[in-house]
Amino acid sequence: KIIITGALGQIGSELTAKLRDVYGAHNVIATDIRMPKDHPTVQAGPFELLDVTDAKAMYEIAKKHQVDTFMHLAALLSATAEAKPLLAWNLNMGGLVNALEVSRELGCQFFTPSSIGAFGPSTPKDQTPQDTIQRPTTMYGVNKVAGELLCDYYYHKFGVDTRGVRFPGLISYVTPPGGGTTDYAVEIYYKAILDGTYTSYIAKGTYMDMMYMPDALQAIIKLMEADPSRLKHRNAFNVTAMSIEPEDVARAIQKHIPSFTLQYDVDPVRQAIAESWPNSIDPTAAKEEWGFEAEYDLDKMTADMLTQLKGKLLQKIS
Ligand code: VAH
Repeated sequence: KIIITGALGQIGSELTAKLRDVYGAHNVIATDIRMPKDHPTVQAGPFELLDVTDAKAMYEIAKKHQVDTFMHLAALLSATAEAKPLLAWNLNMGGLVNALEVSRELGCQFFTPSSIGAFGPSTPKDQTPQDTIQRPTTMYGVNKVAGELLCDYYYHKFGVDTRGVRFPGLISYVTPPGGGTTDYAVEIYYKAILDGTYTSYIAKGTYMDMMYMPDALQAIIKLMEADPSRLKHRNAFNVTAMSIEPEDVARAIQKHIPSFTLQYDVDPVRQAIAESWPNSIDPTAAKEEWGFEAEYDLDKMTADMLTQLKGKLLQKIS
């Protein structure tokens, strides 16, 4: 039995659907801080209201459903965290320690994602190594580094089987992300279909790692099912599919929508966050220790995003 927090979020909503496909809907308990009756995640299987800062409620729900796997996705992303740093600390770290404590008490295998946001300006920016300096300058990055160390601690101190990856920016068409820095690379596809043009808040030439959501979900399952004896690292594997800048996405879109145009209105806050992160990270450890591989490159992702979004968005308009 698997419990997922943040099950209505960008990763959580698709991870819930995928795990219900793979392991059976009744084996996947979705939780989030709200419970919209008409939401597919609420309708397609067990769902519980849960505020991850409420340790007692979290334990009771996990105990009631006798979960043996804990997937902790509830968190505030980088831009939101930068706007509300204390809320971010309380939710991101409070929620994580509660989830680790429940996993320790119930003997659950544990997953939570870190991020390329766990690196800072003093980290080598190109092909960032798996093990390197991590002095992030954002509250989100502080949360992610502390989270990586806390997950290591629960493994070494209490034997909790904690695992995780450092995700790059994730691109998806199911649930629009909220409050990230990499979300320009999601919005651009929506706007390409709806308006034929997009104004990016991230500057031309700003490289960041990205990955298509299907590859992210596959990576989570592959890591969780990996033979633990092969894992030299536990919970912060660098994973990525591509290192791109806004012009790269525009060119890929123009192969399908030749008239698409991209212009810029840079947001200094999110631009500063983006510039503190790597240009590209090195996923060798994930490939060697549990066979990570990405199926989607920029062109393959763009073709699928536009096809899926045309169906989703133009249906609404028509
Ligand atoms: C964010 N999408 O932008 C998240 C992610 C690497 C980026 O952590 O905050």
